Amino acid sequence: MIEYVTAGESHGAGLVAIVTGLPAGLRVDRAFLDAMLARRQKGYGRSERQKMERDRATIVSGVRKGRATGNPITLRVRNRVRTLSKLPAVTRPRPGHADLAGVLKFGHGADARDVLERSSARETAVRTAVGGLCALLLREFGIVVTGHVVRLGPVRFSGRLDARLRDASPFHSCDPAADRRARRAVDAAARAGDTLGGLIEVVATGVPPGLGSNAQAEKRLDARLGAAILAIPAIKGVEIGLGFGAAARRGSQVHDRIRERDGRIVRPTNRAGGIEGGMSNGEPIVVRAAMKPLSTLRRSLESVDLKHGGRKDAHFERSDVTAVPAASVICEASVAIVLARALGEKFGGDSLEEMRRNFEGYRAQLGNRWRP
Ligand code: EPS
Repeated sequence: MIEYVTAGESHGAGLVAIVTGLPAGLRVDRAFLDAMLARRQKGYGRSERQKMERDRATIVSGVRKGRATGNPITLRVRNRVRTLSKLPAVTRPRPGHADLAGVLKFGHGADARDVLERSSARETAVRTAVGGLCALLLREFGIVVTGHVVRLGPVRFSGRLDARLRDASPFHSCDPAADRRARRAVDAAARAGDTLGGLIEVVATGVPPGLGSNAQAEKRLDARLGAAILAIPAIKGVEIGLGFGAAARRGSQVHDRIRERDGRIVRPTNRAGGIEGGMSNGEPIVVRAAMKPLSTLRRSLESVDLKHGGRKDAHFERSDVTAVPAASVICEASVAIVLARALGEKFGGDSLEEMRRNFEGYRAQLGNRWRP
């Protein structure tokens, strides 16, 4: 079972993750992890912090000569900004952030510093590296997970998913014409001291049918993807396939017909987003996430002073105008983690070779019915 835990503060020494359950023999390509981390740092509308950091995944344990050993893998991402011991108390909680609820929960009195240091999306740097490891495992089985931005504030991106276009876009979108409009929207929000949210889509191709399970609530693949996506800071909504769009349609306009062609099962549409009954059905998995505008605003919102009492504007140090492009990489990483875990459950093995044998046995069982 692939599991991980992370630790670290936004302005402390750095972030670490311990990952267990990845099979021995998996090739760990550090350049692949670093490329994902670099992609997470990019995006028009991010704050000065990303210019100060140069995120790299250092492997502390569990990999030898480029291959996973089967031992727990420890990843570390260093912070260049390590000002934690000198940073002031945060006494004016930011509406929408963890500050207020965290102070109340942990008994921090009038200082939200310890809360925000952990709830900051900085933590997602190392989570993305974990997703990179999982994506490497998935690639061994022909599964590719790709995230892109489909909306930023008022601007929709309508291009077809194309990883090369996306990588050239300052918004991780596949619609260069709309990028210009998005730039204007970000500049306008920045001038107003405000922030912007958006929509992200993640597509996973090559996923065999039968990952996840209908048999238990917590095994359902859609539930697990939903939980992982909602565990990303600022993500407020998630849908699979048609998602919320299915509510207003008739059943005949929602469910994907099942056809057979030369012994192969084909689906003329994929409105289910690749999941039926809590299991992958062999079609591409399509997940969408809605991100709220970030809650640290230069134009501070009304709050209170926890130390002296009374109305005060919320705390502000620095903020991104938008982090939707970054969040698309984190969504991609999170989907990779869920799919890798589900793959490990179905084809479980302590080594990559053992997993491969199990996978090939299943391919033989499916015969002609499923081909990626
Ligand atoms: C982030 C680093 C942070 C924020 C952002 C994510 O840097 P700092 O707080 O030093 O400016 O830019 O955090 C948030 C969006 C948030 O709400 O906490 C990063 O590396 O992703």
